[in-house]
Amino acid sequence: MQNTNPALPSSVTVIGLGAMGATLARLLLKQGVAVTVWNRTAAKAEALVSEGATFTPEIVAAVTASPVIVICVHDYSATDKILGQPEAAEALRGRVIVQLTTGSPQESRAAEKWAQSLGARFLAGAIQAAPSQMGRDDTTLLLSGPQADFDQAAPVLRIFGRNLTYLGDDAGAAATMDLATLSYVYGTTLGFFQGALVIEKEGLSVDHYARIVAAVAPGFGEFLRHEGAVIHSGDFAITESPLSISVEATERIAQAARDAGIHTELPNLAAKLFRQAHEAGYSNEEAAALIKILRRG
Ligand code: FVH
Repeated sequence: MQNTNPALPSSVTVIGLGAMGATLARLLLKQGVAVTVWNRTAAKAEALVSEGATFTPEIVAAVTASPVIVICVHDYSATDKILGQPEAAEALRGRVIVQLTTGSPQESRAAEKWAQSLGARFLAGAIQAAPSQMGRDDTTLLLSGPQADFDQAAPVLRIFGRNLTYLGDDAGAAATMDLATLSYVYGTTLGFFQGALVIEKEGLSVDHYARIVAAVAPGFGEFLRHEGAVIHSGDFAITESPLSISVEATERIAQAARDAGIHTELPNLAAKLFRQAHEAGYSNEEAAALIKILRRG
């Protein structure tokens, strides 16, 4: 398919052909974008070449092939090993680097300064989806850096996912938001696995439990949006869920884990934090008041 969108660059280079990088290159190819790919292990480029990508083993050739360089590798250290070579760094001048590798806010800000010292532009990103979820209306990408660079890269980014969230000039903002969303993801993932223990112990179906969780997830998201608004406002008057309910619920879950002889660290931690909130006098406030305990560090 020929690229007919004038807003798209003449070509895009994708550096990194792991599970995510290969997906990004494939999405561009499907939109008719001319794609040059580079990967440390050349064999991973073979399938994409058969789908129309151009592969080069020379990183300088890969960088000079396109005005927009999308990089998606294991971490920023890998990025440095790839682009940090003097000849590669020199080739970046005048190009836009779209960094979709996971990193820390500090790494993103340092990378932006490095790119600017080379005369290149830098957009820091964080993908909030798995490879199989890319390219959809609800696929979320977080971006931060100069608005003009975001605007220029947006047509390419929209091919990766159409729920683009621009977080402003601070190059570290996307990584910060990524750390926060991953804190949520791993907290709920731990809770999900703890729930699977409960299900296994009682001989029920974990697959059925997982489908129930998937069905309640959207509503849970609405609840969290409300709790976030409560925290943002600073007004912890009860509006949805009194903290006292969570004090009793988490104690009940922890006691049930002890009675069942299953792993108790997570339930005990939850019960302990809500008990501390009760003892601090927050039981007659909204559940989100727990953050006042967490803020104590
Ligand atoms: N996969 C996912 O579900 C998540 C979704 C959210 C975003 N992440 C981040 O995306 C980055 C890449 O993740 P990935 O899943 O594509 O990772 P791998 O499949 O392990 O591929 C890693 C690529 O990185 C290359 N690489 C690693 N170390 C080096 C190095 N020292 N020098 C050059 N390249 C390196 C590796 O090359 P090779 O092993 O094929 O030669 C792959 O291309 C990541 O930040 C996720 O957090 C994915």
